[in-house]
Amino acid sequence: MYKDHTVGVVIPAYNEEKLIGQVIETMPALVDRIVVVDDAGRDQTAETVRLAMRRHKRVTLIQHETNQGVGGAIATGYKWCRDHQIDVAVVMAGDGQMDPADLPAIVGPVANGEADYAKGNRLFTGDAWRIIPRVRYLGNSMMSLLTKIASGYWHVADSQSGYTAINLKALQTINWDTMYKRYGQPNDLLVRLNIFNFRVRDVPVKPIYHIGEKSGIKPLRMIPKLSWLLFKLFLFRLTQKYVIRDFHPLVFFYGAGGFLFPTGFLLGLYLFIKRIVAGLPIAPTSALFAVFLAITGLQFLFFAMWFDMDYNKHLR
Ligand SMILES: Nc1nc2c(ncn2[C@@H]2O[C@H](COP(=O)(O)OP(=O)(O)O)[C@@H](O)[C@H]2O)c(=O)[nH]1
Ligand SMILES: [Mg+2]
Repeated sequence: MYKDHTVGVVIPAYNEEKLIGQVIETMPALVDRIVVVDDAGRDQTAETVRLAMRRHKRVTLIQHETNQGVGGAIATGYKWCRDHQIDVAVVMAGDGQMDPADLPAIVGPVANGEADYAKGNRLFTGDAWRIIPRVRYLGNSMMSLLTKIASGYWHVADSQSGYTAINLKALQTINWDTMYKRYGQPNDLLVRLNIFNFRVRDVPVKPIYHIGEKSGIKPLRMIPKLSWLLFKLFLFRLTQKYVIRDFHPLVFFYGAGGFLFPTGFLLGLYLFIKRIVAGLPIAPTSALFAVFLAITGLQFLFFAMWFDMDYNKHLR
């Protein structure tokens, strides 16, 4: 219990026999229920959890028959919490990368009614650059920027953080069956939360690495996949939010900018190559036209972002 609110922790676990026991043992006392979702792994994760269940009454184990991915496991855990009327549902990884000491800080804003969803942000601490492996840090920064554009939560960073808390109202609103099933789940969820105007808050947490965890993420393969997902989510959100549920001319700004800027840029590039590389003459009016398209397009894009930011600024 956290100030009269029940707290459930969902733990997606895939081949985590080595670290899952430690995650359960170190779970703070304020947690009422621990739901481990074993995603059809090949090791002793489920057995380890069953062993822990003998000593800890608050632990529940759900086993998927086939592997669904981390997002699929989180959806299963969320549905369990929703059906058991848990006030605040937290997600923690099964590999011990989340500091249990940070739990009250994440639960707090949600339980107190200040936010509908709170998520850990590992980048606030000055040490982040030193602790987080470089490729991950840079990949994360890129994904965070794209997630700001896609989700409309411009104040949220470290979008890939899986340490989160959500309230019952949001648990009941979101359709968990259609949520993205793999590592893009946190990004997908942010976009969905924004469509329903839920308030999201970032909470500083401590990044933990090198404790024997083995990540399933290959950053270089993830980035193109996730960028494409974010692009689709962005279009989905604009349609849902600014065309169907409400209306805002920023969709025209995004549309015009999305067309004019790349057109001007490509035309400019073509003329540049023709003039500089091939050494052929080009008409000054053509060059001006390309610059005109690019600048106009860029302004449309920036204004669209500004409108979006303004529309969402109270959701924090
Ligand atoms: N249920 C389930 N959990 C997964 C799957 N892949 C990863 N996880 C869990 O998701 C959490 C984070 O995964 P990890 O690979 O460590 O990602 P990283 O820490 O962000 O690099 C861990 O608790 C994993 O056990 C999966 O396919 N199914
Ligand atoms: Mg991990």
